[in-house]
Amino acid sequence: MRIGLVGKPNVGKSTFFAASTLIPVDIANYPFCTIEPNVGFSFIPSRRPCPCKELRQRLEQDGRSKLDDGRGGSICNPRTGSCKGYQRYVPCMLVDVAGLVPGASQGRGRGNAFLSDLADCDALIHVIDVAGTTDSEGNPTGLNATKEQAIEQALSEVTFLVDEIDAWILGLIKNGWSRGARRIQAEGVKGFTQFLQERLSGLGATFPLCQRAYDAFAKIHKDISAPWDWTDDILTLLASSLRKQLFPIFVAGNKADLAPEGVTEHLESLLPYFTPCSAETELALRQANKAGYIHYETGSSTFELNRGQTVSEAQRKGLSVLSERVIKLQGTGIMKILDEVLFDELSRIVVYPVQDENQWTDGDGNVLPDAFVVQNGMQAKQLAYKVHSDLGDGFIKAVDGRTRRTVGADHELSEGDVLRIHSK
Ligand SMILES: Nc1nc2c(ncn2[C@@H]2O[C@H](COP(=O)(O)OP(=O)(O)OP(=O)(O)O)[C@@H](O)[C@H]2O)c(=O)[nH]1
Ligand SMILES: [Mg+2]
Repeated sequence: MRIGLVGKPNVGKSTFFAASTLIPVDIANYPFCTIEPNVGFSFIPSRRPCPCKELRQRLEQDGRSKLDDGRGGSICNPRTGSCKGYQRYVPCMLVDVAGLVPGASQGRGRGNAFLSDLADCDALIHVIDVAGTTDSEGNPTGLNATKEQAIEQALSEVTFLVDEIDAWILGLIKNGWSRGARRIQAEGVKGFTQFLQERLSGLGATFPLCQRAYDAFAKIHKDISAPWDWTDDILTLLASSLRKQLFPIFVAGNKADLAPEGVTEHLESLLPYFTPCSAETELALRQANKAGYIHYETGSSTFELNRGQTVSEAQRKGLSVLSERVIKLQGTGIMKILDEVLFDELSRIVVYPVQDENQWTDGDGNVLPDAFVVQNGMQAKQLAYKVHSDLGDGFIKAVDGRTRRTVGADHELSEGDVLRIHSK
């Protein structure tokens, strides 16, 4: 699972990245602070309790009580992420890329390297500035934007990004277009879909993905008799259909803490996938939590001061500003958007492959070491391939860790499944 953070320069992409991964990266109030992409994992709370809760209950019923090692009862040993009070945190890879400026598809800014930075992203979070603090190139405006100005600018950022990515994809498919058009004539839609996949394979496009994009395009543009006559407008429709399949885009309305009254509510009513955010607030809270000054659960709209920690007057003031902000915004929005993108929009589920279906352990006795974030409806054999290609190649059967029932290669997985895979 990989999500790209995109947008014009200086909107807070790196701040969003740092707040969600706690990886220190360069953040600054000027454009193009980031050039080379930052890549790292964010750990997102799974929606269901970790299966180690059931395991503990089962062990206790059998009279084998487990000690609490200070993790609120959790008894699993996550290889990545963590688990406390049966709240499992699952990995999601984030990529924070350079800012995108108008004309980028013609080589401005980071140019073509930008698209390859996004290759293999399952979705994009488009970080926009809802406070109107920056111009279209990301330069600080120093203006106190009005509500209307901030809304207008935010909406233009949204259209700019999709237009720019569409222009990019258009450029890729126009390169060799006459060959593509001939393939429609010679091999029909299948040959053409193959052409699209070849052109976009660098972005992680698969044949079924291109097929879905083509089908959606063919619904709008019904006449495919003479593709060599297609104008740029028609090709842009195709590019845009490919973009929707390649990169579903969700908007993070960042700097919500500075936005004029009513801006985020208005944008929420206009844009289908919009979440107000304050990456800066999330970063400050996560850092204060890490330093032990406060207790803050990411995603929450409050935090508590840790008693026994002495704070300076300046720190006390800072924390009180953060407290007001997080209450007013009802949370920083960072975990909210990641959770919604992952579990609602992209329909991902969390499953737990193990090597022992009774103890729910791997070969070394680690309890529920892996939590995989996979597509809802993924089949047992596909999961085997995710774990290791050898496991997929030699797949024999799988065993459901709860029911102990044997299931076949095409068994569809559900949220929270614990699965043992048998392989040659
Ligand atoms: N008020 C406020 N400021 C923010 C927020 N998020 C980021 N900033 C500030 O915005 C400026 C730009 O942040 P970056 O994270 O470097 O922005 P970027 O989008 O990565 O910028 P480039 O790498 O140049 O494209 C910094 O001064 C941040 O402190 C926020 O939620 N609220
Ligand atoms: Mg940056």
